Amino acid sequence: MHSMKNSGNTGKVRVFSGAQPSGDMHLGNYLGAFKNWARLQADHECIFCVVDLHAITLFQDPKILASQTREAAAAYIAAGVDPDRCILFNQSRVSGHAELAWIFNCVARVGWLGRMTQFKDKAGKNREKASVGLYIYPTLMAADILLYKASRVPVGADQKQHLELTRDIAQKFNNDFGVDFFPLVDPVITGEATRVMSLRDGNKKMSKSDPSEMSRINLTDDVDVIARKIQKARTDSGEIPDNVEGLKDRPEAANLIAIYAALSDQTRAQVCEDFGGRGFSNFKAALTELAVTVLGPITSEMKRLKDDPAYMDSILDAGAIKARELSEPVLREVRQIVGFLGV
Ligand code: AQP
Repeated sequence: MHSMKNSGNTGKVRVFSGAQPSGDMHLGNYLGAFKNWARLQADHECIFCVVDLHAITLFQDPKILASQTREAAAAYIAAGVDPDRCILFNQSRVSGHAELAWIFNCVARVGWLGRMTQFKDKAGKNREKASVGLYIYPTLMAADILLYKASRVPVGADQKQHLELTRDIAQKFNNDFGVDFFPLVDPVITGEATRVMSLRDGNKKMSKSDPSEMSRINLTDDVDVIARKIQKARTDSGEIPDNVEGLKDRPEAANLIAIYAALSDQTRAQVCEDFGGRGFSNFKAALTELAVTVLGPITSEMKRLKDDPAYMDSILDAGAIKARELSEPVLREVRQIVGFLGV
């Protein structure tokens, strides 16, 4: 019987997550993902990956991909991920991700992928010209997680649909082959800012690929840049409401309150209570001070790590070795289940 147990030798539940080294990491990545990753380390077996195979679904300049990959890993560490307590590596180093993704391409259905809103958003009107990789991105994501039989996946709210697809793939694989092999993953989408929005448009996600630098706070931004971006953040003409209901249909106000709440580990209700009735200029000054206090140490740690590429490479080398060790037995069993010769 192929077992679904996924806690390795540690007895802890296994967690997997990653981010694409496709540009500067930003506040959305921090609040939606990295901050929760750091929290989960205490009582989970954690695997955190810089997903460079995902990054190339949109063209990446080969001259900078390696440094962006190191920088992404530096952002994880600066945000609190401890390479001594978890496995940290870059995806392309473990070829099992691509191999399992191929098998999942043959399990997933075209119709399932056609419903993915991230593909529609990223391909836009240029659907016919989008890479095939961008279309099948979610099957690679399913492989990333299931290659380690991880069952908890901390992500921002934008990844919920991809995780539902991961469950569908796991379930269909188990049904098709008559096994109880892959676990059904649980998304971990927590915090007060699971979907941080653009500072320029409260209806658009804060994103690395937004052409406007003013739309996001990068984890590499210095104090002056953070202050300028918050000061120029779009707001409406109202005041801060004294309860969360007052944020309804006010996407920009709701976004800034959620960011404040998440950065200060309070609820949005508490923030509304504290700032209710005040104007945005007053609130923005407080938000700037808070953002600088929380992000300042992250920025300086990232800079320190960025200046030490040899150290970053040693972390990623060691992580890749451990990731391969964990993934190989799973992959061997998958090959057997599928019926490949020569396993
Ligand atoms: N705006 C966001 N709010 C909350 N969480 C977010 N995440 C990304 N943006 C936000 C979470 O960060 C993790 C890593 O994301 P990713 O880099 O793999 O890809 P993405 O979601 O496509 O991020 P971007 O910034 O929008 O990148 P581009 O512009 O390159 O597509 C994920 O857990 C994600 O949920």
